[in-house]
Amino acid sequence: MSKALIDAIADMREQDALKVSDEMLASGADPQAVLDACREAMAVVGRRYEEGTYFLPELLLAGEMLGQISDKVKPRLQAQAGAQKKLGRVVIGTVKGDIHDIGKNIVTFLLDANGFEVRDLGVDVSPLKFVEAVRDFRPQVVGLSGFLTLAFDAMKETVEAIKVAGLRDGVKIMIGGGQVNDKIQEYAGADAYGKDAVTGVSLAKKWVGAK
Ligand code: B12
Repeated sequence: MSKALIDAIADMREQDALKVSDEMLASGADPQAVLDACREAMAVVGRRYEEGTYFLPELLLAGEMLGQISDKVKPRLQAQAGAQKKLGRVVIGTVKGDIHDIGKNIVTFLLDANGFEVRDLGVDVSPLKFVEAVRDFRPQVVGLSGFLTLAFDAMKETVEAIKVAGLRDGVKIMIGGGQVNDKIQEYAGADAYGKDAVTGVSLAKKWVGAK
């Protein structure tokens, strides 16, 4: 059924995509498999955009479909994780100049589902806003998301602002998003990069000393 979901999203068949994701969840499919299919579909959409067969409206519709499917998957993931005591606090946001939030939202709800208290600052978040949130919420982990090339500088500025505020030693910083890799992590001065939400959760767990 994953293939049917990938095709429905990639071909912009919104009703089919919602129906197939409902069917997958109803038949007991792993909610993570639904998310994986969404990610594969978004890669296809991205390729079609690059090739010039899709334009902004398709990107928007794809984003909307993924948002709706995420809303269905979230309660399942939470139910799977069960009630548990909070492992730690995470501040997360999409950095200044960037409004892509689908990937960040997946990371946020997986962290949440795995027992973290998460403060999501939203999109286009300035370094100052991150600094204020770190001061106020006292997270052990900060997550910076970005999908545009210009996000790399914003990530670097954010890490620097946290450092200048004297808060860098108290937090671990992870970055992630479409084009982010270990080179960007080094450039930005972050502690790690996560290629996907599952890696983000593993990093956060490692840093708070949880298994
Ligand atoms: C959907 C989309 C949009 C939607 C966003 C909707 C939304 N609410 O997010 C809309 C239409 C708004 C949009 C706008 C634009 N977009 Co756009 N968009 C995409 C698209 C197709 C998919 C991105 C996505 O959401 N993927 C789905 C997620 C789930 O993918 P994922 O990477 O696997 O996510 C995982 C990891 O990234 C990781 N992760 C993410 N964040 C974090 C954070 C941490 C801490 C960790 C650990 C992990 C982590 O975990 C996620 C879950 O497992 C990509 C193409 C692509 N293939 O990526 C282009 C793309 C990112 N967009 C692009 C562009 C150019 C734009 C625009 C500038 C277009 C324009 N001309 O206006 C604007 C930018 C506006 C702005 N200021 O940000 C380019 C960027 C090119 C570049 N090098 O900068 C891309 C690559 C398309 C392309 N090939 O040209 N876009």
